Amino acid sequence: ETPHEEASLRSRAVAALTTARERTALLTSCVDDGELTAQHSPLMSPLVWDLAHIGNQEEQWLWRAVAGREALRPEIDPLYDAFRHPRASRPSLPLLAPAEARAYAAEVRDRVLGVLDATRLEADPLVESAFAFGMIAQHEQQHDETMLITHQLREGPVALTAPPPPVTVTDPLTASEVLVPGGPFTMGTSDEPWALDNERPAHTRIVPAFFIDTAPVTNGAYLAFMADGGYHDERWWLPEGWARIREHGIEAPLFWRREGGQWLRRRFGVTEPVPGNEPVLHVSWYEADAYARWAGRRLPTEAEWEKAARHDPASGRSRRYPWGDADPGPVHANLGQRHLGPAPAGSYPEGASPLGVRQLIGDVWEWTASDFLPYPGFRAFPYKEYSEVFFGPAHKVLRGGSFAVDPVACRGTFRNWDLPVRRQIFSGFRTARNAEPA
Ligand code: AVJ
Ligand code: FE
Repeated sequence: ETPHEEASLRSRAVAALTTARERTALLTSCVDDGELTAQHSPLMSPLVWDLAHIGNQEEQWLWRAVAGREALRPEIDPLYDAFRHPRASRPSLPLLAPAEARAYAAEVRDRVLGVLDATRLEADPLVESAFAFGMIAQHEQQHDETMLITHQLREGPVALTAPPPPVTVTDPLTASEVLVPGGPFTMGTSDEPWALDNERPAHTRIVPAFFIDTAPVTNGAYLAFMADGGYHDERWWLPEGWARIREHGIEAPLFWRREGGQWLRRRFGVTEPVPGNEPVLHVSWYEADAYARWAGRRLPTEAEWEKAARHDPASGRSRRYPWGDADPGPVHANLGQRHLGPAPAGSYPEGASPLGVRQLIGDVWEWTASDFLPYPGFRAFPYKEYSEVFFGPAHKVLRGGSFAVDPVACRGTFRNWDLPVRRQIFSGFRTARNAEPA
């Protein structure tokens, strides 16, 4: 890199790390110490675990691996190793107390900013284009989303507030679905500097023509499935999904309850009637799959989702985002926890794809039909435990990011994954169908 390019990479890295830390600070200062160390759900870590884990990953990758320096707190590594202790067991570990965890993360950050200044950002793939710094900013933002999920599961007085998404549906949808023509497109990336290992490499996929929903499935549409007895009709469900909803008595998305003939939902401590025009949120892959079958449709495959989001039929090339190559701005998508929920379906016309598909980025993570698998030519980098150990049929891919994801951790190529039973995550979906061969 030229000195000028290096300087701009450094300032991008500082900005991404700083934005992440501001969000972490907010999520861990709006409740008291008792709430930071408490377990709000066996599905989640105590917030104070995420805080010190963020610092510990940063120490391991930027202080130790990049700078080659001696470990600051080697004795705490095992406590913050996600593979060693399941989330439910973390509250009983001898974790750093909130003040210690905060001081530790701050100390690591202080040293890391010095490392960034002193490191030539080339020659080694770990630091080329400031990759490791971008990776750690994304890691912290991923935990900021995880902590927001913990906040949503928490009971008690309201701790977080944000303005509702602006009204952007100035240009109403003219069609409920869009035809994506068949043929090849480029999936994944080899040149997005901070793309993670599972997004690589770029490769050609042939995707037959299909129709995809212009917007995510709404609460109103999902309520029609419920009213039609969807949760009590085995025809719509895969056997494991059917067993799961029967065993747990599931009859609605998570955080919904029925009162006096109407459905209410609780979000960040506030209970209100379910708004019909918002994308449905907090559904499992099994629920999304059952809804799609009831509607006579199916979930899009991961390749279909990415083609709808990135393929520009005019040029034949794949864009970074549906709207083009520009980084996400507030007119494009609901990202970054600016708002604490999704915008109405059909919002963000300026974020639409060339074919007019909206809200692919932001608002709700979208379940796809696909298992989480490596692309041809995948190489684990820089560690197998980020993606490789999760490849296989147990995890389904989610795409597009939610309102809770920062732009640094959201791209047209970004891949998320989870177990098909999960619903505490900010998950929704859209549906697709095959196009008749011409
Ligand atoms: C990519 C969101 C599935 O939270 O388990 C955080 C991200 N990996 N620390 C997760 C991650 C290691 C990961 N997901
Ligand atoms: Fe982590």
